[in-house]
Amino acid sequence: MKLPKKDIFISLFLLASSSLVSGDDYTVGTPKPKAPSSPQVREYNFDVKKVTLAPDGFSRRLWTVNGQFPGPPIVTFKNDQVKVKVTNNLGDQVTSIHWHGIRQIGTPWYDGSVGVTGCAIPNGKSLTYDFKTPDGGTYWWHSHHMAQYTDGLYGPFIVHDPDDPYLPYYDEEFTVILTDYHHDEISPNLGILDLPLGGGFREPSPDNGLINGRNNYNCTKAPAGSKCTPNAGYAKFKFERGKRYRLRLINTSAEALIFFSIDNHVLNIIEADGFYIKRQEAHRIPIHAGQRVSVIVVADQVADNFWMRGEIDTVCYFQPPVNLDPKFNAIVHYEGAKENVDPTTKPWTDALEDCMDLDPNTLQPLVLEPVPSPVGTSLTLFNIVHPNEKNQVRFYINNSSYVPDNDNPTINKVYNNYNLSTINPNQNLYTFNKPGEVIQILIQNLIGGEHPFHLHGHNFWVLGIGRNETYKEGVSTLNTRTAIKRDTAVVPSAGWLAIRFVADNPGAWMFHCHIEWHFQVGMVVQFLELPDLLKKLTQPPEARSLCP
Ligand SMILES: *[C@@H]1O[C@H](CO)[C@@H](O)[C@H](O)[C@H]1NC(C)=O
Ligand SMILES: *[C@@H]1O[C@H](CO)[C@@H](O)[C@H](O)[C@H]1NC(C)=O
Ligand SMILES: *[C@@H]1O[C@H](CO)[C@@H](O)[C@H](O)[C@H]1NC(C)=O
Ligand SMILES: *[C@@H]1O[C@H](CO)[C@@H](O)[C@H](O)[C@H]1NC(C)=O
Ligand SMILES: *[C@@H]1O[C@H](CO)[C@@H](O)[C@H](O)[C@H]1NC(C)=O
Ligand SMILES: *[C@@H]1O[C@H](CO)[C@@H](O)[C@H](O)[C@H]1NC(C)=O
Ligand SMILES: [Cu+2]
Repeated sequence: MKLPKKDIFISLFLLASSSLVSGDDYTVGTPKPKAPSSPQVREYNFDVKKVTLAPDGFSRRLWTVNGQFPGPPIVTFKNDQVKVKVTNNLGDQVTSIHWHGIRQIGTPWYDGSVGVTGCAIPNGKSLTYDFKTPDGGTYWWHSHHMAQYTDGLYGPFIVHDPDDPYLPYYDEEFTVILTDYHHDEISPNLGILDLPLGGGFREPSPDNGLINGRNNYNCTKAPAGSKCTPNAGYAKFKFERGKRYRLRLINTSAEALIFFSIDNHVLNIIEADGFYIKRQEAHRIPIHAGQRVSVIVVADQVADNFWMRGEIDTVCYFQPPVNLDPKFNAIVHYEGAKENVDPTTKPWTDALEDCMDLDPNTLQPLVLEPVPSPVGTSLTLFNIVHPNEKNQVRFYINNSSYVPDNDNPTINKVYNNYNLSTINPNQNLYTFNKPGEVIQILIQNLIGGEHPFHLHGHNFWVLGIGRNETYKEGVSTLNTRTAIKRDTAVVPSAGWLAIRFVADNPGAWMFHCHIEWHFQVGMVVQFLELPDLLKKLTQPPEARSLCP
């Protein structure tokens, strides 16, 4: 198949998608779009509704935007404005969309974190999220209510950067969404997390892994009475020999750490969560829930079919998933290679450390940004899990398990002059009052298991991690010279993670584990940043009126 003419392609691309499925079921690369001469307003309509689909052959109800799974991409340029009218047609649940990695400078109420920056959208109601995209990079959007994103409510969010230093080094790009996938509807059944202990923490167990919403499933494993068609098919990426492709990898998992690779091809890592890093080669890379990584792949092989592989690292689960084939695939098909045959290529065998993301100590920033100092406020947060008085498993940060106050979000409390010193301790609220102050956060994990922590409203310098050790002031080393920035970073098992950011974005920002089940049972704190400046911003009535 020949690529359509470039100019047609670009306009299609801006309207629709960042990876297009061509008529013969291949996804072809998207050329680099031309930057507009001035910032644009990009408008989208998101109709949130349930539809029955069978992405891997197993038929289930998915929670979608506009009936699509994965959801439609949002594509903008740096400094554009985005207006997304989200209408809730779920029928039986409220909803809210979070724009993961978008800092929401001056628009904290559009962050979508229910109970912190606003209330959820009731059934039949709409909210138009209206915000700017000042940072280039690879992001995603997802529901931030209940576990709705594990039922399908997510999609890519690409912010093109005309100043991207890597632009000369690739020709076209693909978005590659990697995820664990469940056959049961999770959102209506979250009660399992509240069952009294006995047999451990009941994390929903995934049934499959998907690449761009596709993979095969062995239907003999499907429960009796379900509708399942075998050989649903793989996502297929069409490569042209000699071209250089940027793959924007997005991990939308509920829980799984995924290892990613393409047989016979080298991955050149260039971006982590919107931050440019010095090109680093790898064969297999780990990506944790919520994280994004861009790699450049050169189509330097002879025309053939190659496996693109995702693998769920099952070691990382509290309870290893039952019945899961952790390996899932897509196909890289070179133009001119045999059609409709499965590749016979062999996987890379490089060993990777279980359950950890890309090592922040080996990634280097492309452009050194001085890590701010001196530290004004330093918080140490201890992370632990134990049963509560009802014998339900809960995660605690400094002995307090977060419970959302959905109908009276923190931002509204600020606008209503609520006396914050009387706030319920279960809000896990920490306040930063000084504009420009450098904040350092140390999370000490007192338990086994890794946790990918995501901060809203910021990206942060990753100063270091310690595996299976207690942080010791003056002994443990922090990288305050060449630290990279991300918005999601992993706290190692029984170890620590240290990060830094500047209090410069008035709002209330969640800082939480992105493993959905841990989030649901309390592994969340919130940072109230510069409340005096927040009060000077005008909360739009439309956002405010969603609250009862
Ligand atoms: C499908 O699963 C069944 C039952 O677990 C197994 O016997 C069979 O070999 C599997 N088929 C394939 C193609 O993997
Ligand atoms: C995605 O994140 C999950 C949870 O952190 C992880 O288990 C999985 O391996 C990640 N996927 C990739 C491709 O790294
Ligand atoms: C959390 O608890 C630890 C241990 O008691 C304490 O050192 C630390 O200051 C607490 N953190 C905060 C933010 O209160
Ligand atoms: C949490 O509470 C327990 C029991 O009250 C206490 O022993 C422990 O030191 C506390 N931990 C932190 C981090 O505050
Ligand atoms: C806020 O609550 C604290 C603790 O109850 C109290 O000491 C303080 O006077 C209250 N502040 C205001 C402005 O009411
Ligand atoms: C952590 O360290 C302890 C003692 O230093 C050791 O017994 C344990 O095996 C280590 N765990 C891991 C996962 O490395
Ligand atoms: Cu966690």
